Amino acid sequence: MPEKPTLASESATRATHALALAPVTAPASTVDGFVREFLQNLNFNRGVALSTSSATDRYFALAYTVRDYLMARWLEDLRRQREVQAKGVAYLSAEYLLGRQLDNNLLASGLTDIASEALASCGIDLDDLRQQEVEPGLGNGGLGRLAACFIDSLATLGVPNTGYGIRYEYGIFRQTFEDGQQVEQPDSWLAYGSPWEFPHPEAAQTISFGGHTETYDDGGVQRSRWVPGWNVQAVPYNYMVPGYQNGRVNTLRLWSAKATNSFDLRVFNSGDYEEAVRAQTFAENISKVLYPEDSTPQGKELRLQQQYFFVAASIKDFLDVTLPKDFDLTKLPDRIIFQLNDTHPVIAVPELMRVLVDEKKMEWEDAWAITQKCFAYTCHTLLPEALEVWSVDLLGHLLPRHLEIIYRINDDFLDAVRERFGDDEMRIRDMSIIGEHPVRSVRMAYLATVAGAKVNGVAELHSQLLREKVLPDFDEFFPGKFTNVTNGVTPRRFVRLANPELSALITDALGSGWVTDLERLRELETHAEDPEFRARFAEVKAANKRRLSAVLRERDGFEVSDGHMLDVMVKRLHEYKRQMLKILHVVTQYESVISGRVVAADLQPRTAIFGAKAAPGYAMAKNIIHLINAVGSVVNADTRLEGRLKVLFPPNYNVTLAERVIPAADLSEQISLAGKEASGTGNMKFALNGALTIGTDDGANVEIRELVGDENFFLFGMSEPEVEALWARGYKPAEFYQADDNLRRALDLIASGAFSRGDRSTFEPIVSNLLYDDRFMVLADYSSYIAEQVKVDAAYADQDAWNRSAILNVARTGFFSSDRSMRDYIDRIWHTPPSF
Ligand code: 26W
Repeated sequence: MPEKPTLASESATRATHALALAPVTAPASTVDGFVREFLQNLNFNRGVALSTSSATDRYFALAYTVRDYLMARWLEDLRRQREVQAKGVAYLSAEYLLGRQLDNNLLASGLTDIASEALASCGIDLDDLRQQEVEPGLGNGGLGRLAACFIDSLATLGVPNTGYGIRYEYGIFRQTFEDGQQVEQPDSWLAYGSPWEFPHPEAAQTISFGGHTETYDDGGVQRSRWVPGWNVQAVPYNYMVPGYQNGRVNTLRLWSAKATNSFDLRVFNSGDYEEAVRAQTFAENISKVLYPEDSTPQGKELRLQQQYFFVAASIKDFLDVTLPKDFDLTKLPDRIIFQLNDTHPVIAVPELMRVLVDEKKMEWEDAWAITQKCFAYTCHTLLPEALEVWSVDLLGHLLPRHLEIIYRINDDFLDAVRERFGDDEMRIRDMSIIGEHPVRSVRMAYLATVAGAKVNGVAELHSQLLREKVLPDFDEFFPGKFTNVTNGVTPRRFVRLANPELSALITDALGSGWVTDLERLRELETHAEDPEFRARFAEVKAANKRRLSAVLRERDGFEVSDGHMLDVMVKRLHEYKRQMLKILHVVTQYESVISGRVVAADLQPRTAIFGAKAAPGYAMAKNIIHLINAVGSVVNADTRLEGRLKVLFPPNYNVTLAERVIPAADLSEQISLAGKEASGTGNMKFALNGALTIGTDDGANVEIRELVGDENFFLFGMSEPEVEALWARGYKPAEFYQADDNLRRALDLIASGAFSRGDRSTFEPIVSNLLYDDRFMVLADYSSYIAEQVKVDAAYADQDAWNRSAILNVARTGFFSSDRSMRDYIDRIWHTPPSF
């Protein structure tokens, strides 16, 4: 049993020294104070002198110093949370795409200028140390980044929150291109260790797997118990989550797997060295690597082990460590809400039931009543293939007691359904948590919906489609359970830090309150009418383009051409996101010039910038990446374009690159097939940084367009109902190919091998898929897209009008702050007002 911190550990009660009794205080927030702390860490923590220190030493010493300034707040916050026992949020997420920490922690502690001056006085450039930081890529894309934005906002709002997740030893793979094709490299982000984590092996939890269940007589009461087959240790690593200059620091607790008895000396001495450490490697595999899929579950047992591992450790940690010893568990819903970030942590539901019924010996009905109030579920997708299902064989093998509990939950649920709807076997079959086809499986989204107090989608349209199309029976059966909370992004990282020039312009006009009250941006509307302000805005965008150009030159040897519209599409590579539509636009423009039908000089100079990782097992996505790079190398080298059309595809798109690309963008590509993108969050980041959006009415694009105004948004393509109607009529993509000359020429050029050294087979899978399948209707939306891009070119020619529209985009998208999202979760789902 891990060491349980008491309110005042014994030693504290015996302390006499004034310092030991004094509250923890932060070092002096002065340049001298910072220099002293920095050198202290460099010399005594890193064990080097300034003169012999490496850049890594100096970076770590800086990180330790910033930590020291935040530590007092963190410890005080933990003490207050233990004292006040206010209701908090436990955010359960298999992914956190945190990005670099240094700048955010400097900003949150208000130390950026002091640190910069202090380091300069030691002959050190803060920017050099920034480059040393490896970003923790513990997520795939939208879902992981959203979790990171949310915990930032909860700390800034002063809501007690612990983020729980997995400390993957290897995060999302590093992407390189070889001959234009994606190659995955392991992400050894911990090679030098991380200065931002606090390991607590003494607080490790024992997590069990496998084995069998048995029933036994417990003083006349029949009870069940789990007899596990093997177990591992879950070691917690704590990370600070500082609020923005509000003295608050919440905790992100990521679990790392370690073998219970890491080394079997007896076996070792018998000479079987392999066997002696097998348990260790086996155990540590659990938190070894992030699964790089972001929409198609592979159903691998290790993935389920990961999910149960961090969920069980988190629930044990909260019940046995955070809660006071004698806490009355019937009051649990007044003390905590476990938010399920998609279905990945939903095994938490049967785990809490197991603990309450089997270990705390609670009556099933009482335990279920508590459990239903303690969980809420956020769904982040609309793709049926992204909804996780686990075969009962696999789940029963790994977690036999949990399967029994799920069966019981399902039986009680179906009884209630029969109660309500009578013996409608088809409905029973459709609503059962246990699906029979193709194999008997647990439908995790159904379990989450039955158990959750609330179920929400992540944008208005998404939540509507969830209720009407994905889970209609459940919406009917659980009136009031379904709600919506539109996503948001943290303005600290994605405006204040990523775009310091725009931030200065806004603060100059409005004061600095907008950083924690983003709706204040609305006051910029009047400034949009001021030509002088527009000119300064234009200078800010130009400066951000120059900065991006310097970054891409140094990072990838790319040149960003002056005077080009930067047309940016950065997100995971997935067919529903339709990077194919963007590359077809480029090919259409290219073909129009090389065929002589358009004069290059008439083209609006434009650079299409792509950023996208494909799941390693997703062949079509990897082929599309190859095509984008192939088109890019041909177009960029073709002098007939006179340099007026460029394609850049910097590899390894991640949070750090996003922070450079987004502020420099003119045009934001949000072109998914309507009804497929749950929300999108990149779309929000672009609008807040003064890019105009070309997009479909999908996900949060709808809400962006409603807020910025139709005249400040380039809408194209079918709406979701139109997509459904075309599908119902029977969609024949080849008809669109036949009917549209531009489309035919563009597809024929790709098919001809023009971008693959004459080899027609290279991209044939893409072309034939579009002509005979085209599940995401690229061909159907092509002509509308191309027509809207012509309007974009025309609009961009009037830079002053464009800048006015861009400023209005900034002014009217304050709604998309993750602070607002958190306030919505608090009002509609959590009821955890900021405390103390
Ligand atoms: C098990 C495989 C797997 C892994 C991740 C399936 C599904 C996921 C995520 C739910 C995919 C994801 O990141 N979804 C994105 O979530 C964002 C945050 O809500 C939304 O803005 C995006 O629209 C949605 O695609």
